[in-house]
Amino acid sequence: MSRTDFTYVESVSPGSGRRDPRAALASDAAALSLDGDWRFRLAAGLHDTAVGFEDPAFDAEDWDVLAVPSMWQMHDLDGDAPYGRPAYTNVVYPFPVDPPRVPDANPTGEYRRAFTLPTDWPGTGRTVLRFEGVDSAFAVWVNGIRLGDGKGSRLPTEFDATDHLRPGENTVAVRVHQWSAGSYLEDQDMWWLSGIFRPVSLVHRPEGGIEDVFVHAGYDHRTGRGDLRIEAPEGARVTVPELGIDISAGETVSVAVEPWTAETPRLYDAEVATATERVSLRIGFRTVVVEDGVLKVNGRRILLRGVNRHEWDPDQGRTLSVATMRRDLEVMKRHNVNAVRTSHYPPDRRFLDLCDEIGVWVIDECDLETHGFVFHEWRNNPSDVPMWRDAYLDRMARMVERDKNHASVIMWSLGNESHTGQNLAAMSAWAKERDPGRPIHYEGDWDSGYVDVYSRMYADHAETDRIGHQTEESTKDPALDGHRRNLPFILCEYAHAMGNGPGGMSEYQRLFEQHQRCQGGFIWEWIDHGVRRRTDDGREWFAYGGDFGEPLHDGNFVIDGLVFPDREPSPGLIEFKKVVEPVRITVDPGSRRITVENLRDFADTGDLEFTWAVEDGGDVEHSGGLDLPALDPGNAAIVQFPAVLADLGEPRGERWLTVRAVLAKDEPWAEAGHEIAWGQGRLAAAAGPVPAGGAPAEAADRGYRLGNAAFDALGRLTAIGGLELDGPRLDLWRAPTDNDLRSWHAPLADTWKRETVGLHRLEHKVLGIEADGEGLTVATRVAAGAAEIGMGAVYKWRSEGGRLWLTVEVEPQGDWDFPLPRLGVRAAVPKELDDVTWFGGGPGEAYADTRDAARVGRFRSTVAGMQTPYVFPQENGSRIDVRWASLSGGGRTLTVLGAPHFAFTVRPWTSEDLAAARHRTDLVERDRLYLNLDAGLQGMGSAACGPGVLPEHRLLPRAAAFTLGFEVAE
Ligand code: IPT
Repeated sequence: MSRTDFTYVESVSPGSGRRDPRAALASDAAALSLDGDWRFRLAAGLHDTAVGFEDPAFDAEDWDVLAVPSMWQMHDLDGDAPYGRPAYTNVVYPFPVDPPRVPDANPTGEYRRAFTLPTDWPGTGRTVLRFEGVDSAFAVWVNGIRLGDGKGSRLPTEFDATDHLRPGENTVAVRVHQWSAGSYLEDQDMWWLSGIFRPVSLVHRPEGGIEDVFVHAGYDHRTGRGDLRIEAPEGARVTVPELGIDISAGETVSVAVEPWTAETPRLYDAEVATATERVSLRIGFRTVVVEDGVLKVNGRRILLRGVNRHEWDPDQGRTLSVATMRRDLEVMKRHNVNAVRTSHYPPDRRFLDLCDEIGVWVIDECDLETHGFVFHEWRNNPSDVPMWRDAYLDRMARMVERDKNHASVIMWSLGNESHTGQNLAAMSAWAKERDPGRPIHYEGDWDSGYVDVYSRMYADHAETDRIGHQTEESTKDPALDGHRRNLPFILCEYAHAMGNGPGGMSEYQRLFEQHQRCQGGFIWEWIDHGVRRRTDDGREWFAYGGDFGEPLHDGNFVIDGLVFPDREPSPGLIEFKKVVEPVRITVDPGSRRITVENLRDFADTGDLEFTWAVEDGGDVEHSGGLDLPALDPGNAAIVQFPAVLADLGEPRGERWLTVRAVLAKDEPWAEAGHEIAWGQGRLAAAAGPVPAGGAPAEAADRGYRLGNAAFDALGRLTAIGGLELDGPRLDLWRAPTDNDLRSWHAPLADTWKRETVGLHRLEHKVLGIEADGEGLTVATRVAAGAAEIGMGAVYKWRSEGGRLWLTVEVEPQGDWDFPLPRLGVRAAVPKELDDVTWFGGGPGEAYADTRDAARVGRFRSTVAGMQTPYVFPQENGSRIDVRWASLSGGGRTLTVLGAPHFAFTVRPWTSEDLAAARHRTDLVERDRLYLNLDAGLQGMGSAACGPGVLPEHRLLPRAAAFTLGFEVAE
């Protein structure tokens, strides 16, 4: 047997022997799925491959069996990981940067399977072997004959197998290389994973069939008519029964239609047919233009409430089931997401079918990123090196051709983070020529010479505002300035959802609503790419960079989604849902009016039902429906409070009116009753508890007594009403969040942990204790070893009946020139107080700049239920604006009262435990609960990648006092 020719692996050529790219079509032509079990062997490199493995006679009986589609590194990771392990890098290439060469250590999967051509497989026409996605380069044989090779991991490749197939049994063999020249173009921020990871099939191409179809279905908003023209082989008939359309391919027809939008995803079933093939299409009529500096669909400005979506499954990697794709879209729609950027490669084609059907705007992004060249001043960056031009154009063509018939796809994106260059310009020029119906997006060229929208990532609020005013900095090329300044603007990435946060989303949303030009953006990113693992004793955890022993990795930077790896919404998604709600409800107790604004771009509010409820102290006292006419997009209605609210009598607690907009009927993505938006107004305040004193404090054995409370010799509360505790002490520390730990400037956590600051190792020094007729006063100074700065903290204890009051007065001493993580007290309380009820903000966690989704009410949870399971443990779970909170268990209840409000967390571990943990499973419950009662917390911001906390949400040290009450009931 001859030596195999491996030159294609390091060739910049996109492939050989491939068929021309064409649309993904649902055809009635014969097809045979080749998914399932394949024989598989993993070679260490090209030198180690099985010579002659493609020969039908080759004996692979002792090879392993591997599922296609799958990614070979995702197998048996809790066992012996037979095919290597995932590796994560964000920007750096994990191999020497020496394009187009790749390492000798090049894991190479050899796949083989036999299949039987069905007896009724047509004897005429062509038969094509179709790969939907193979990472990263591969060569293909049928019955020992080489068909060709390909690259472009997340793009389809077809080979003509006709001449080499025979009736009965056939053998297909595929050799897949982890590294190839193509890897230089695939440096996306994600796990490096390999294999035949999307479906494989054999498809028949009948003679006189429909090779390709290009649907042009525009909508004229002035006339309400749709224009339909379908490019298809000559002689093909196009029918759209619902519209009475029966035309020839190439012919244009104009009919009255309902347009497609993300809000009203109206599709029409159509068919293109020749004598030998029928193709089914789902057509959406819509027109996308950039006009007067605004991106418009069907004549209207749209606002993108988007997310960046990587394909991720915690068990399968980038192999996704249709159910998982649908789940993504359902969860998105339930949380008011209306747009997806397919960062940073075209998704499984079935995902786009679902986008058309369920309704989201899509920026379809090409499989291209060369980010690692940034570390080498972009020298040799393929984007500007002529030899890579074919590879770039090939990738663009394969995306555009495959996806061109999707109504949901409103823009083509050239790729991500590939700097600038002639090859990008060529991609853009080609796509504009091929498909004038879609604007071009690319973020990496701020001069914006070859794009139709100005796109940026992580621009802060101030810059976004300048861009909105068209007063942004000039382009590098002055000639392009006028062009760019008149483009619509989007943030293709903003609000980095890593860990707790992102903060500051509502401030962005205001800018998007204020400036015509700012048309929204896409949160980075949709999902945490955690790899599901189990401990030996069966507890689930999620792995991130470094957990597989990679020598080069970017840690948990891959854990930055709005949903956890198991697709459960994180608080960030709940907050986003509120921030971008498409209907804004304002309840104004002053004028006794409710304002409802329809912030949608196309749909009226006819699909919604409005309800109201009045709660007294958290109990629903009255409720009803609100009669509203269906509001057109952009319109508002103002209605008076329901008449029954005129006289509600004396409130029994704080009284709130909540108005909700819910789905009136089932939608494909949520059931009737699903909440879309809400608004609240306070109708009556409650007379809050008034801190008071009475009982005198007195010395008791080795300590002090005050009412029903006992204190130790250092003035620390040790018991109240017989409930033992480790009394509240000043706490300024929190387990740093990802946004505290990282920054493009100086991470806050570095400052907090600086040798001469040391907020994580504070010591408490008692300066004096006074027990007198008023109560107990304990003066302290709180500071860390090596620190000169300190915080004066005076605890004033007062007792009134069974109620103990604490006022803490703090006074920064020295030069505190940074915001504090938190300002409050921490106590340890008995473990059995596990049942938590509070009145205040809820139900979820909320911080200064992530608090829109917190509504006021009475909520109940457990200690376990109050922990947010961030994959990388950090500060979490704080409830905001709390009036009172009770912890109950073992027949006792400890109640904390605010005067007026506080924030609280309760955990079975300490902040120090949280900060030390690398994964959730590192957290071990202690024998007590740790209760933080805070006057304030620093906001979250988005500094892990982007702007930090806005000034108004920073917790700057200053003299302050706060008061809390404590009560114990049996
Ligand atoms: C930006 C990337 O486009 C995205 O893929 C992801 O890595 C994100 O950052 C961070 O999670 S690039 C960055 C230099 C702004």
